Amino acid sequence: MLHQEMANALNKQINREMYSAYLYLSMSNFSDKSGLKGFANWFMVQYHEETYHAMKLYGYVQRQGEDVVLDTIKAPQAEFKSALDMFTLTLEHEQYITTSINELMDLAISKKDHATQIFLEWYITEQVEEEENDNDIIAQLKLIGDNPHALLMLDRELAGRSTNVPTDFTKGAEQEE
Ligand code: OFO
Repeated sequence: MLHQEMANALNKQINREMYSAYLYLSMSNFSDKSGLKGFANWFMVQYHEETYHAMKLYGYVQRQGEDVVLDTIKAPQAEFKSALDMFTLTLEHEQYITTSINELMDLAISKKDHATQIFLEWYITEQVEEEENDNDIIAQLKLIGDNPHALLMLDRELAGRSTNVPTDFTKGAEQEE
């Protein structure tokens, strides 16, 4: 059982995570058409991770016997100035998500909702990792500057990113990685 305010806030977070997925899918598409296939892979992996974040919330709201409410997903930006521009926007977006997860935790604490506090701990840890990944790539892109050879070397490295998050939710939305 969830407090209605908590259920509403978790439903809003489902939408934010789906928007995150949509934003990174857009960045993957832009990278692909810019000839940066490794960056396209990195953002496609991120798309899957964000879909999983949304589906974990979806499963949790359902298991708590509350209604999942799916809202309109806003269209993401389609054009970007550079790889550094994409990762700068990614970091800014992740900082916004971190704030929203912290607000969900504050609400769960104020409602004495212990189950939701435990559930949200996974997201709090995940956000530290996400911001760290973005900061690392931004630092590399700043070193690369206008050097296309170095950019292609990073592109090759990002081509190796993979994920083990579930992409098949037929056995339930809240599976473990
Ligand atoms: Fe990128 O962590 Fe979810 O949104």
